[in-house]
Amino acid sequence: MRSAKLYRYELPMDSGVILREQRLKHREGFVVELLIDGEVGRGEVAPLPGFSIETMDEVYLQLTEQLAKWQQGEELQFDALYPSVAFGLSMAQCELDKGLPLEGSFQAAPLCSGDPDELLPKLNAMTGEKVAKIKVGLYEPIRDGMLVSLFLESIPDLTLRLDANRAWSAEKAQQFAKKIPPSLRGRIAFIEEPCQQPGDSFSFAMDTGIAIAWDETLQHAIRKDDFKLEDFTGVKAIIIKPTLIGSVERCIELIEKAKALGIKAVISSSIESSLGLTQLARLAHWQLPEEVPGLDTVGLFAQQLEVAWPNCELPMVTLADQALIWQSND
Ligand code: OSB
Ligand code: MG
Repeated sequence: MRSAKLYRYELPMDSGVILREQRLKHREGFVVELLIDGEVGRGEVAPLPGFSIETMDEVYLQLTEQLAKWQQGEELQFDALYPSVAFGLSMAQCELDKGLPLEGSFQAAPLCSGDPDELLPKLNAMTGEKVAKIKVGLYEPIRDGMLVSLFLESIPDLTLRLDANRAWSAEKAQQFAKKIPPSLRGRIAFIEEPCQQPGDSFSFAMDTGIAIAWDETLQHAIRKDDFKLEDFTGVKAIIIKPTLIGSVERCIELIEKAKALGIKAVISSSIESSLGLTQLARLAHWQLPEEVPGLDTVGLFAQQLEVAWPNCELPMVTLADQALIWQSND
């Protein structure tokens, strides 16, 4: 006997979270529950404002339609659904089928977007590979370059991932690179999307020897029917944000393809609640056990939802505290 539930959550964020130049005060999204004979599978569907194309209203309509069909006995088909819906529903299905192992990669690359002094204690606490992520492009490129060099010089076993979110012109990217001595450039694992134009990012990598990764470029490309990862080679890594990409199956296909092409794949967050983020950590450990995922975003929230992120001290709210907005009538 199948039944389904749909919750809508709203969680307060930490006060300083800025997304595409807008303060994000609350994060909202849906959690689906698929139930069969006492077994439950959950998934989070949380389109990210400014990044996802689909709205909460559109998601609601598609989700309730899919859940009703599933409850009637139809199997879910993810390909034609919005990426966030495909991701959440497929995750719920995967959990229900016991397809998602429990073990997770919870050691995320600590994220530093402002004050470098905050990063040092986190790095000192890390065991194993020391890798951190710094957002660049928010200040002057010369200042960013000096900061990155300072980190690499003062912590000899540190590897950095950088993310410029397409902030720079080709010239500004060049100013940044000039401040990084060539001997340190190899310890920049990659910089995500240095330039406004993907072509300029590509030239930047060739000219400077600093590896790049596609994030936004992948998100845009994957919306096209004729998308082939083969057309996006020449980068060190691709950033896979499942909420913006699609179903678990689609993400796994992409990971396999990346492996075959010699491109690193990094599972990364679209600021899901601790419920969705924990599932992403499990997906990352299952599919990419050697790779540190980009999941250090639970701290952007002021609360966790239902499932605890390991060692996170934020207060917890439960799904039962959220609005149950739809359920199948059986
Ligand atoms: O800038 O890559 C981004 C999260 C949501 C939207 C955009 C971004 C992010 C992250 C996630 O940076 C964390 C990570 O990739 O390490
Ligand atoms: Mg990015």
